[in-house]
Amino acid sequence: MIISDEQRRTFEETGFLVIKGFFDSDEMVKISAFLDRLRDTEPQDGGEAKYYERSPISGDTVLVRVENLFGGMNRTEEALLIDERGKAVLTRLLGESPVLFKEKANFKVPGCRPDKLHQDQAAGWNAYADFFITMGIVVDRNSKDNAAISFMNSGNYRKELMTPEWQPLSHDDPPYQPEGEYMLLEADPGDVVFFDSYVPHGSPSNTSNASRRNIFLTFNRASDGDQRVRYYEDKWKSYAPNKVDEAREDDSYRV
Ligand SMILES: O=C(O)CCC(=O)C(=O)O
Ligand SMILES: [Fe+2]
Repeated sequence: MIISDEQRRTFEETGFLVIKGFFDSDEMVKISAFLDRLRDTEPQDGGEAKYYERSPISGDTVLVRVENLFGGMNRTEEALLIDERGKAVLTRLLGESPVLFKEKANFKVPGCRPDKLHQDQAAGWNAYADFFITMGIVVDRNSKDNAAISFMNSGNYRKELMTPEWQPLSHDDPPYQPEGEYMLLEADPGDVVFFDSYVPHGSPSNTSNASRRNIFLTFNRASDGDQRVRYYEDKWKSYAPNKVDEAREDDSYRV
């Protein structure tokens, strides 16, 4: 799939580009089943990295995120999610070949805390490269009720960190201010949003009864090298996965 000049301009101007129906319903059945399997299987050392938190709403321990999905594991799903279409779009937007940096599924189950307004680059990514594009794949319908993500759509941000690392841009929940500069991205399973690592975005807590699962695949330019293994090694030193009994309770910024 090659995107049009207009789509590319939209990405350049706003920092993101939504493509409806990128994956068809047969593909989404497989992708949804993949996330169910990730949820239900015991993590192995060096395998998928599961993160749990204590819900600020119910007090229950909930699975919020699974990372390190690929890199030798889940090859069928990797090939399904990262195919020639996706690579062609990423190549066009990055200006060169994409290399996978990190990959995760956010479960955002009922009761999940807010993801405060932020730039992804602020999550310590400067140590690896200064520009990334994430392919966000909508697995469950994202709507206002189940904490759909708001994106700045005015282009009124800088392609550099606007806060110190790990600091959110705001502690408020949506609608973010100024209201006219943000859009709520309500989307259907199979829709994809490509967004750069500086565009401000965030979501409130999920106060509905419906999970809102999305997959986020983040890529850097090939000229910035293959940073993926180092990223996960570094991360697990400071933030070990698979600790059901040590579910985080604070809402500090970790992604
Ligand atoms: O799932 C969400 O609501 C936002 C997640 C996000 O922006 C992130 O993990 O960086
Ligand atoms: Fe983010």
